[in-house]
Amino acid sequence: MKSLRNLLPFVCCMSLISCAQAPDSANLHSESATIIKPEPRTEISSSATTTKPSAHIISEAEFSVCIDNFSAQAKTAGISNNTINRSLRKAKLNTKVIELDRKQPEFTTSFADYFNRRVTSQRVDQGRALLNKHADLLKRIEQQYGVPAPYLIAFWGLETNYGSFFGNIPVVDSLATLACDARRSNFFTIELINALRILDAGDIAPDKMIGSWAGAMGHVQFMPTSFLQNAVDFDGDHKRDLWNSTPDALASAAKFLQSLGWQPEERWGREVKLPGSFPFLEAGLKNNKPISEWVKLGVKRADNSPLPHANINASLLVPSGHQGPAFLAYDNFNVIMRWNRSEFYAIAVGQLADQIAGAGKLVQSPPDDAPRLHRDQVITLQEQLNQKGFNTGTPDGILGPGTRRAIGEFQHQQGMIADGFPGKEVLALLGISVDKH
Ligand SMILES: [Ca+2]
Repeated sequence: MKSLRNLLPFVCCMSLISCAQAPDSANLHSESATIIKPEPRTEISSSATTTKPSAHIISEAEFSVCIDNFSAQAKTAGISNNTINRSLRKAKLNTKVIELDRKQPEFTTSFADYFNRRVTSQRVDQGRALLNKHADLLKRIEQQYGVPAPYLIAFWGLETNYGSFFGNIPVVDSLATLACDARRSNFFTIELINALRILDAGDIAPDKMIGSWAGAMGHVQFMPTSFLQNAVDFDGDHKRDLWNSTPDALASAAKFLQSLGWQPEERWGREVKLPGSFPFLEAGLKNNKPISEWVKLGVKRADNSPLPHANINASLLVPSGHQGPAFLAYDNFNVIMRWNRSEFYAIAVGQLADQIAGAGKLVQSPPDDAPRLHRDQVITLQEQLNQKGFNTGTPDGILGPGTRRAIGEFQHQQGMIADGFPGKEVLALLGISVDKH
């Protein structure tokens, strides 16, 4: 979830469309004119999930005692009696929320599956229409916070499909339930108290404060702490209304991105083309180096033209292996990941923003026949690699950067293309059979 926690005016929009075709002029899509971010939804998130058979789910009686304790704590924190009595003391235990919090993805999700479900033609078209509709507003927001319009529209599209689903659980219910549950009590206690502060401030009526099962709220799905730190009243009605006010929601997203370190003159990154002999062990977010170094390794723009001369650093990502698209990720990519710690998410934001601004689809489509691995198979993969001396850390069933790095090193030892991608050949060598699902 986002502790985690999105135009240009029409004229500007038109210039964006042209700049998307010549993307390194000094504006939104330039690498650098002046030289110039649930818990993380991981790449493994998937439709199929399993619930850990752990732990006790609290009873109504235990919840009641817990609410008494939080009421005292809220009072100490300066929350008004009115808010405590009207909302916290009326909180309802929602065991479904606890079940959702404990569910773990059963199967890995491929980049192709993730990306193709989120960056759709319909979403791009709708984003372009909203870019136009809210052009004046978005221009003012960019002037104030330095975040170009297409990115704000892209976040909005990915978070709630432009406001079409906010979640429908009373936030105080979900946060009180999660704060009373032992698993992540400390985190959610802070979010609960901050939700009460929002109610105390009068930004939203208690019965209108709805959100996701984890307490993320409104058009851009802010958690209460992010709300308190970043929500702004941009339409001037003296309320920070992220549910009903598009100006408030988009300006708040921009302020949040600014606070996370958004670089106004830089792109997010870009799709690139790699030479046939590319040393894939250089890939990965942690390997950050100047664009000039990538040029020396033969990296070009996706259309095969040279990369620009820009004095900024970048990492190279191949989220579906050497047969899929490659991306250079710039500083703003890391900002997006502070909003949602997922490389897939950050690529989707960047690509959606580019396409909303007028760019075309990916030049290299991700292959859609990637093996779909069960969590247990990922654990076996990790154990096998650890046994062979390729450190994946403690096996956790998640195909994160450390595991991909270990796969790459194993591939290198085997004389294979070391792209860190668990393709069929790697799986066969490690004795993992992949069934068709
Ligand atoms: Ca407002």
